[in-house]
Amino acid sequence: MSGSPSVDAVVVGAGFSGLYQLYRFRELGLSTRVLEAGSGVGGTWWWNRYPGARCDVESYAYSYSFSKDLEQDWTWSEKYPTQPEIQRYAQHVAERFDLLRDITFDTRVESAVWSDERHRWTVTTDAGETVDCRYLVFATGCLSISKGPEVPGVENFRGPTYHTAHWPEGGVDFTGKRIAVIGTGSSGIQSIPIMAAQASDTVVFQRTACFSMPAGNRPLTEDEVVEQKASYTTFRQAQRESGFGVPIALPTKSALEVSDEERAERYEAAWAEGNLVAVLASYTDTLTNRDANDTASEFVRSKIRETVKDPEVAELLSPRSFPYGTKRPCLDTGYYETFNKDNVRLVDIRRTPIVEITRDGVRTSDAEYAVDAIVFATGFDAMTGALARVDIRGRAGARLAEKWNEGPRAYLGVAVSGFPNMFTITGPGSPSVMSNMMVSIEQHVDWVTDCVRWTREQGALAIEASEAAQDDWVRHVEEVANGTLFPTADSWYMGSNVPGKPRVFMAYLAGVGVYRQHCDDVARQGYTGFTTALPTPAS
Ligand code: NA7
Repeated sequence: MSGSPSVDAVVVGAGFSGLYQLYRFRELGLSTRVLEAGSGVGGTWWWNRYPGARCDVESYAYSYSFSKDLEQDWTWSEKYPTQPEIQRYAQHVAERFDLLRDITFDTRVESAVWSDERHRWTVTTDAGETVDCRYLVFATGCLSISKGPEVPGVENFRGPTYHTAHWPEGGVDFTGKRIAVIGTGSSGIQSIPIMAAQASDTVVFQRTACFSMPAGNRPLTEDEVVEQKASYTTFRQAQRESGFGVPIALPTKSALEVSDEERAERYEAAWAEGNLVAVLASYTDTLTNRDANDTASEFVRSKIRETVKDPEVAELLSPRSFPYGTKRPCLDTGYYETFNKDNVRLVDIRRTPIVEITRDGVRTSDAEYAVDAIVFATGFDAMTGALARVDIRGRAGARLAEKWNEGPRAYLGVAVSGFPNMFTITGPGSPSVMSNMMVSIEQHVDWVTDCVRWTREQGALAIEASEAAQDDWVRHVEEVANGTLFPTADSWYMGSNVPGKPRVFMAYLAGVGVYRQHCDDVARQGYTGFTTALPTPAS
């Protein structure tokens, strides 16, 4: 397109995917431009600055593996890293590898249009700039488009409102304030204890109780840091071959074949680990057999009852509507204990739904709660939200949003039929949110980089997933999911948290090790399931 800046590749997003993709494309010799809506690097970690925001994968596991020097030079301070520390890490990586000069901040991509004639994409931003490129990588993250509470009247509220997913940079002081918090997923569970410690009154509006366990967070000792740094090589290999991207001893028994005593002992030990997957991974069938799952669910509920003094509140906080693990479990620091405070109330909005936000607060079907501030911890339009918001048009002008009307369809979760030279890092149909994102991000970026290298070596102008390969993959992803309890839950994995979103399980559940094998096989066999476009005299 004449007049538009032209580069080999545009990467959308400067989170951990975008940063690493820029690094790898540069190695390949591609001129690359990264366009980022935020004012700094870090992606989801740039925006999610709510009090208590913390990763619930351990710090040394939630870090890049591509640079041995980086691994050795960077020292994590806590078992679970806080948002500010992760943000500093992202900034350090960007500076260390001189990435910032190719990133344009405060710029949102609005559209991307493929030209069948030129085999190139034209990307348009909200600043009205167009950029012309051969390859287009969406590194837009799985949890980057927030969603609200879907109740009328927010604009009538006279106090401030906040969303956990885009918290003010300077923080918020709730000292002496009466606050309402809507939403009890990870963000609510992490932030409520801290906000409630400041506020004079806290009212928590809960639609679905979540399973949470104590994180057992603590500073890392010097010895631990030394040991972690010494073991990175073997640890990384184990991560890549694991199920969730977090090495863990694999169970060998069914939860139903052991005695009650043995099971209780095992769950207690897993609980004490303060690890997101420890209870889930105690037995082979927790996520596939409802009776087996019930034993884990009931164990966590017993912990809630032990902690929460008021039996009615404990029961309200006890999930009953879905099997343990089929909605994202949480790690917390003092969440259930918070409900023992006199100035913290829990409102069950399944029983008494929120009717509206009023001038003074939140009105449910049976009461009005006057507050000074409202916090929406209502989550995200996950997995597809960021892609659906860009007007992406592929071959013959086909729109991605329309093609995905009935649910996302992608080959290996990384490429979409009809959208040549376009890649989605940790896209729907890949392990993505069912894994340690760092492991999945690096694997996807490495694979995309190799795919682009191969395409260029073939002298091809474009590479595209075939419809047949995509259909097979989508079917396979669905079959794997249907062999588990996941589709039985209303979760954001299923799109159920967003009104009108198709109900489809969006992640690949066979594990990052198995998935990597699939991707490597496709590459080794000459990118089976892909077609290439070779130059013609007119190209
Ligand atoms: P989540 O986990 O999606 O949690 C959002 C919470 O907000 C959850 O309790 C929702 O209830 C609730 N919610 C959502 N919409 C509404 C409306 N309209 N009314 C009332 N309550 C609502 O998002 P988070 O930000 O906490 O965490 C996202 C991920 O980040 C997390 O899973 C980790 O991977 C890290 P619901 O359960 O939908 O009934």
